Order: sequence, then C-alpha cells, then structure tokens
Amino acid sequence: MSDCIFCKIAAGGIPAKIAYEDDLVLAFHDIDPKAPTHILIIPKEHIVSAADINAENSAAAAKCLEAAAKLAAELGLADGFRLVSNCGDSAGQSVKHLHFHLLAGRDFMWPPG
Ligand code: DGP
Repeated sequence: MSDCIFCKIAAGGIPAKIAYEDDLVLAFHDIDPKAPTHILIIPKEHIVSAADINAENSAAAAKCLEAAAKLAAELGLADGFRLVSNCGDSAGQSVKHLHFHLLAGRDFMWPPG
C-alpha cells in the first residue's frame, strides 16, 4: 500500500535497522523501543492486522512467528521474550500493517496494561 509506512520500509524506501529478512518477512528495530530488545517483525505483504489473516496470507503470518523464534535463538533470549501483536485501535495498534513486537531484556507485567 502506497501510504503504509511499513510497506515503505519493506520496499527499502524508508531506512530501518534490519534484524532479519527473507522473501516473505522483514524484521527491524523499533524506532521507539519499549525494552532493551524491541524488534518489529512484519510480513512484506500488506496485511492490516491479525484480524485479517486468512487462508491466502497465513503462510506469511506463520513465517513471522518462525522469524521470531530464529531471532530469539540468535539473540540468545534464553531468559524469555514477549511476542505481541496489537490488533485494532483499542489494543493500541498505531500502524495498520500486521506486525509482531519481539520484546526482551527486562521483566514484563501480566496481564499487560
Ligand atoms: P503498534 O503501536 O503496535 O502499531 O506499533 C507500531 C510500532 O511501530 C511502534 O512501536 C513504533 C514503530 N514505528 C512506527 N514508525 C516507525 C518507523 O518509521 N520506523 C521504525 N523502525 N519503527 C516505527
């Protein structure tokens, strides 16, 4: 989508600190980190949110989870990490392109605020 900031990052039009990339997925460091490790994992294809995952695009969504596991192993997040996808306005989704926050390096509250 031409006005989507994450599509622009995926296309290389906006710079980002890339953590992982394959044909379907891009992972890059969040511009406003909420933990010592805060990486965003996105499908390169524009999917609005987790509510829009379907039989046609679920392979890209699954690849995001695979990338999260790969990154967690590579980054040595043996103490644990949190994987979050905010879906919709009331959940705090500010960018309407599916993304998973990979957060680590501090303790996390449960339930989240
Ligand atoms: P959410 O609020 O769940 O939609 O998360 C969106 C995240 O995207 C937020 O943590 C900040 C991050 N973000 C927004 N714009 C940019 C950008 O241009 N570059 C990077 N690296 N991160 C961004």
